[in-house]
Parts: sequence; structure tokens; C-alpha cells
Amino acid sequence: MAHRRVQFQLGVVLAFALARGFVAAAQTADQAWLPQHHGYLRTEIPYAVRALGPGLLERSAAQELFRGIEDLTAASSYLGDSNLNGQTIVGTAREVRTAFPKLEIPNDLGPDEYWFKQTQYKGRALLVVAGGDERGAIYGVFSLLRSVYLSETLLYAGHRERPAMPIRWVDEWDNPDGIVERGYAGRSIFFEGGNVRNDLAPVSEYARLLASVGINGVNVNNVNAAPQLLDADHIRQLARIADAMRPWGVRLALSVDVASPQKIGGLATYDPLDPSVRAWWTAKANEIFALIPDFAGFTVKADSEGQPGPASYGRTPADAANTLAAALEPHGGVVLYRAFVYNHHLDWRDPKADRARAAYDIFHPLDGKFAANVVVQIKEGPIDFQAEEPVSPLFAGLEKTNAAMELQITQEYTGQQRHLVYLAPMWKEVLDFDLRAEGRSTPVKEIIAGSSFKRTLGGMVGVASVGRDGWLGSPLALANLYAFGRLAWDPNLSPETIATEWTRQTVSTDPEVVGTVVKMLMQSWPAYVNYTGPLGMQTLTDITGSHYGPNIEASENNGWGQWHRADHLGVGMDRTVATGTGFVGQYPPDVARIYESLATTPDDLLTFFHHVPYTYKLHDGKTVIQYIYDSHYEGAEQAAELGREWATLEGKIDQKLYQDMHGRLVYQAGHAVVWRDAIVQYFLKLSGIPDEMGRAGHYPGRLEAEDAKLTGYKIIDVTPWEDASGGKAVACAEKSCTAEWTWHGPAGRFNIAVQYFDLQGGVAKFTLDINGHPAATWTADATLPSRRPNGDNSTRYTVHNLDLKHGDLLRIEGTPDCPDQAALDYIEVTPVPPQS
Ligand code: GCV
Repeated sequence: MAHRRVQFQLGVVLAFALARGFVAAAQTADQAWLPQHHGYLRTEIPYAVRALGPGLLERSAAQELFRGIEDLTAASSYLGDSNLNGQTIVGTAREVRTAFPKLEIPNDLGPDEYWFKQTQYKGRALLVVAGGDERGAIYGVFSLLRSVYLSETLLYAGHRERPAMPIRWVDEWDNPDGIVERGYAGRSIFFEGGNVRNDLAPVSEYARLLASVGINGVNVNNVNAAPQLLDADHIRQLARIADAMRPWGVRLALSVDVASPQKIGGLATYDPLDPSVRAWWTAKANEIFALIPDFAGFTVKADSEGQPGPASYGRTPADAANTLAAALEPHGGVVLYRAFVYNHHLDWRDPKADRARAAYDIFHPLDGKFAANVVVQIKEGPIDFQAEEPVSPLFAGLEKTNAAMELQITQEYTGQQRHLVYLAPMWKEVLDFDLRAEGRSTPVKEIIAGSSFKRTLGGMVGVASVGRDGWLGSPLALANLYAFGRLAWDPNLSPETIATEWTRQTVSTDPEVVGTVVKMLMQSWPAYVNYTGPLGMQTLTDITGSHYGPNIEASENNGWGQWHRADHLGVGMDRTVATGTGFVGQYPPDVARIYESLATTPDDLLTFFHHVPYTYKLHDGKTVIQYIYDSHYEGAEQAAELGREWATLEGKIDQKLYQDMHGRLVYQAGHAVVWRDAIVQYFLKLSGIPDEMGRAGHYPGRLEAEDAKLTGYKIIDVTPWEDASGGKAVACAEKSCTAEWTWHGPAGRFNIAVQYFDLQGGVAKFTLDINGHPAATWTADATLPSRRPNGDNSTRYTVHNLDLKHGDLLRIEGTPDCPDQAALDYIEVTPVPPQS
């Protein structure tokens, strides 16, 4: 086989052999978007690959290039003869110039920048990948392989790229015990039982995956930081993580608890201005850098959600940030100080209280007071990763301070990876949003890249919270991680382009498949907004608990401040300057003018900025209440459509992937109905205004469990009431229970959807039988939040194509498995459309 003849030099053979070792490990980067023996390409790439320098990163780059070429050509016996004499080299620009003095290469490549080109040198083919530094060489290799794989014609023309912003990090919210906060893909790849895991092969693979899209830093522990990670033993352990990621140019960062000097240092205080505290941090930084010379820096969550902070001593975030920054500065480290600082004990009766104001109120007055190696890390919206929020005004409020944008890749408020929600379109809206600071064009992407206010530092941080279960749990959720990296590298890319790239690398290159998957990805966020919280209401979920299923009042009457202020007359928070909380006034005047006026506020953010009656008319003349009904019916239908689109791919894509996503999308369609019904019946009851289309409160074919003939089952009230049809369900405290209905409809062929509650902690069993003949049996074995029946775990199982006639007996038997009481909400009998 031709590819066996590949020459490989400078010790890369060894690195390659090691790489194969971890490719064989359980969790690999190849499970995401990196090539997996496509082997179809007839490549002209010279297959003698070598790194010019001895550096670790360059070796990874050469190894990756070799692996990529081999992978792309594995099934091909063709390697053009001319290639036998050619070579592919990887190195820094300086090394390339020394090795090939006559070659014309750009002389101004910056950090992380790369250039590649296939040319002739002294009559032989030469493919050069040159980096402004070693990391640039790695990025160049990944970009080269991607462009070859995607058949872009960049090789001969030559191609040069540099990242838009220097900080491109992911944050992991991993606790030392192995639990990942807001992680939906299993346990930590970094920690277990209070320590760093022995097996760090997945960490190396993760770093490789991140490097392939240009991510250069990983903050490995939860921002609700565990101080013990800063003791000497743990720093030694953390150095192993840094070692595992270093070959890919990915640097380690750590979340720190600002009270560490007291909690683990034995000091009487953690006042950031106290000399003993400053000395403690300096010594700690020295200790870290002695073991991890390329340590990236600290992330800080302070004075927020119970975390200690400088406010305890009357000090400011700048005081705390600068103390840490001074300790890191001699070593080149940075402090990412989170602007997510707010009082979660707000007085909800106070119409002027407003959590959205907090970040700007606290940080804007400190503009210019932060050290040069401090970056203020600002969540994209003023609340907290909601399905839809306006852009944080703080991006425009820090002109003399470095800023980074924090967004969430893990889908805490956006379906927790059980729902397909491609977030790039939302992020892109934020990146492109023009805040018009100083009355000129200042889109967020330019502010965080540093160009708007001439800052040298800045960037994007994505909370990834990956785990051991396929990185993000759901295969299509990986498109979000990919998109994060691509946008941090180039925020001008379109979400659709990114989705296409990802799909072609991951799912298939078949244009029909690509078209379908990209369409699904692009539809998914608008669909989710439609069935969860439209018009700027935020995600109408259980905000003090799971952040998953519907729970509309959970936002109200508590100090957390995620209020939507819905009452029987209207909905929304008045945040105007004229009559509301004044939040609108935090935006630069050109933007504030738009949000201050009802007439110019875009519909999709209406209730974020204004309290309006349900009868208020949107720009197209539809009333708010009708929009609430319509968008929820439309959203649930869009969710069902995602499943139908995926179904067209059966047989055209990998069967395992097909099955996995099929199950998820069926579940999503069912859960979207739960969301739809909860919000629609809630607002119907609250407003008393009927749905013009007659759908709200009417469910054709629905047979409530509480109306059935029950044996063993007892009627229960579901909390919150809107999470069950009519607020009630039935639960079984016996060995088994039944609910029986008589079919009074016409004869025909039907689908029967059974809506039940799949509680945590037990695997209940259900059987549907018709006239005593079993039609289906299934188990409630999903892992969903909550041990009480509610919208977190309300689940739909549909039995298709059942022939029914008048008088038939439909019976569900539920067998509980403590604590899962095989609770049932309803069954819904729908005629099968004639064509199916
Ligand atoms: C790590 C939200 C999440 C918390 C998270 C917090 C933060 O409130 O629900 O889990 O804490 O944001 O970003 O600090």
C-alpha cells in the first residue's frame, strides 16, 4: 500500500506511535469532528512529512499532518509520482526561512498565525506550513487538513490566517469529586475522588480536539472553586493536566477562590489589599509557575451566588483582580475576572430592583482601574445564558479595560443536550450586535477582539463542561463546541458555513445529508425559543432548580431576579429609564433610544424591556397573548419537524449515529409538547383570553389519566400545576396499577401517545394493551431531573398504527420501581394521516 511508504522524520515516528495509542483509548477526538479514516482523497500532498524544529508543539503538528494525510488517503492506492520527490514541512516562519532561504514567505506572521502553501522548491514539490510561532504551526496543520478535506482550493494559492482575538478558552465547571456542574455528558475527564484522574488520555484528546479549532486555553475547574486545588499536592497533580494538553498548545488555567489565603493559607484575612494576602498570592503563583511554566492564569468568581469576595472587606473587584494580577504578571499569566457579580437576595417587591443592572453598575465605575493583565469576563447577556436575552451593555461600558465574552456551550438553559439546539446563530447575533459606543460602530466582536478600544487582550470563553460520555453527550451538540472555536477564531464566519463545515467533517459529505443536517441545526434555536420563552421572557424554567423543564412562576417572588413579572393583565419588566429600572440607560444612547421606546424595541426582546398588556399589538399587529399561543404551537411543530427531517437520513449515515439522534429527537418532540402545553395553559388561565385559533385548553383525542377507570392509581396534583394536563396526574403506590379508558371515537388507524413521568432513581415499567392484548411495553429508564412528577421528567411514548373501533378498551398498566411511581398524565389518540 502506498501510504506505508510515508517517510517520517525527526522523532515524529515515536510521537505518532504514541498518538495511535491514545486514539485506541475509549474517548477520542475522532469521535467529534476530526477525520476518521475517510480515505477517499486523491491527494497531491507530498507525503514525506517533517517538522523543522525539535519543539513539542511542532512535533504534534507534524504528527497530526502525517496522520491526516494517511487518513485522507488510506483507501487510495494513488500517490502521484511527482510526490515521491516532494516534501511537506512544518515549522515556525523563522525555521522555514533558515531551511529554505529562497522561498518567499510572509515575514510578519504574528502569534498563533499561520501560512501554508504548496509550491516547487529546486524542482521538487514542497508543501510548507509555517506558524508565527509553534502554536501557529499546529493551527496551520489543522486548517490545511480541513481545507483539503472540504476540497477548498487553498493549497496552491497559499493561505494565511490569524485569530481575531488572543483569548480563546473553554471553561470546565468540574469539581474535584468528578461531578461537572451543569455538565450533561457524565463525569469529569479531569478529576475523580478529590484528585486529578490517573488516566489523562482523554485530556490529551480533548486538547487535540480544541486545538483543531484554535482554542488555546482550558480552565479546568468550576468557578465555584474548591480551594484545595491550590495546595502543593494538587498543584503537582494539575501539572500533569498541563503536560497532557501542552503538546497541542492548550494552556491550563484555574478558577480560584479569593478566600484561599484564609481557607488554605492559614491567614487571618483574605483582604486583597492586605500585604500578607498579596504575598500569599505571589508565593502561590511562583509555586504554580515552577511546575507549570506556561500556566495561563486564574478565573475568578467572587461576591456572586455565595462565593466570597472583596466586598467582605469593602474592596472592589479591581482590588481583588489586581492583587492576583500582580502575582501572575512576572510570569505572563492573566486574570479573567467574571462580571457575573450580583445580589441574589434582591427585593422582588421593589419595582426598581433589577439583576440585569448589576454587572454594569459594579464594573463600569471601575473602568481603567484594572491592571493590564486583567480581563473582565462578561456573560453575553445581562442575566444568565437564557435562550434569548439582549446583549450585555457592559461590553460598551469598559473602554479602558480588557474584556472577554463568556458564553455557554453546555446547554444549561437551552435543553441540556437532550434538545438539539445549535447555538451559533444566537452567539453570532451577539457578536455582530453594534453597541455604538461613542456614537460610532462598535460591534461586540470588535470590542472583545480589542480593536474598538485599542486593547491588547480580549477574547471569548465558552463554558463547555464536557464529560466522559462523548464529550457533550449528544453527537449533534458537538457542533456547538466546534462553532465556538471557529467563531472565536473568526467571528465573521456565518453559523451556516460553520454548520456545513462541521456536518461535512462529522456526519457525511453527501450534499443531501449535509443540506438536511444544516437545515436542522439552523432551525433548532428559533424552535427552542418558540416553545420555551419567546418575546424576551427568558427561558421560563425552574430557575432555582433544574433549569430544564417549564416552571413559569419559579422566576417570581424570589431574590434571584430572573423576573418576567407576568400577572393577569400583562407580562414583562419595565426596564426603561422613564418609568422602569433604568437598565436601558446603561446602553450607549443610539441603542438606548431603540429599547426605551415600545415602538422601536424588537418584538423578540419586548418583554425584557417593557411590561405590556396581553392585548398589546406586536409589529405585525398580532397581540402578545396570541403570539404566546402561536409561537408555542409553532415551536412544538418545528421540534417535531426536526425528527422528521432526521428520519430521511436513515440508511444514508452511520446507523449508530442515526439511532442515537433519532431517540433524542423523538424525546425532544415530546418534551416540546410538554413545554407548549405548560406555557399555553398557564397564560390562558392567567390572562383569561382565549386562543383565536381555538387550540389553547383543547386537546383533541386526549384522555386524561384522572378521568380513567383507575385500579390502584391515585390522583395527584402536579407541581407546578401547568406541567400536567389540567394540573393533575395519577401515581401508583402499589405493586402495579392500571388506568382504563373506553374508546368512543370512530373506527380507524391511530397513534397513541402516552404521557408519563420518568422519575429519577427507579425504572418503572408501562404496558399499553387494547382489549387485553398487549400493544407495547416500555421502561421509564431515562436520566431526567427530579424525583417528583413535573415538566422536567414528563415524557411521551408513542405507539404507532393501532387499529381501534368504538368501544375498545385502552389500558395502561404501570409497574413502579421506587421512587418512580409510574405516574401518568394522559393518553392522546390521533388518527394516522391517510398517506402514512
Ligand atoms: C458555576 C448560573 C449557573 C451556575 C453557575 C453560575 C455561574 O447561575 O446556574 O451553575 O455556577 O451561573 O456562571 O457562576
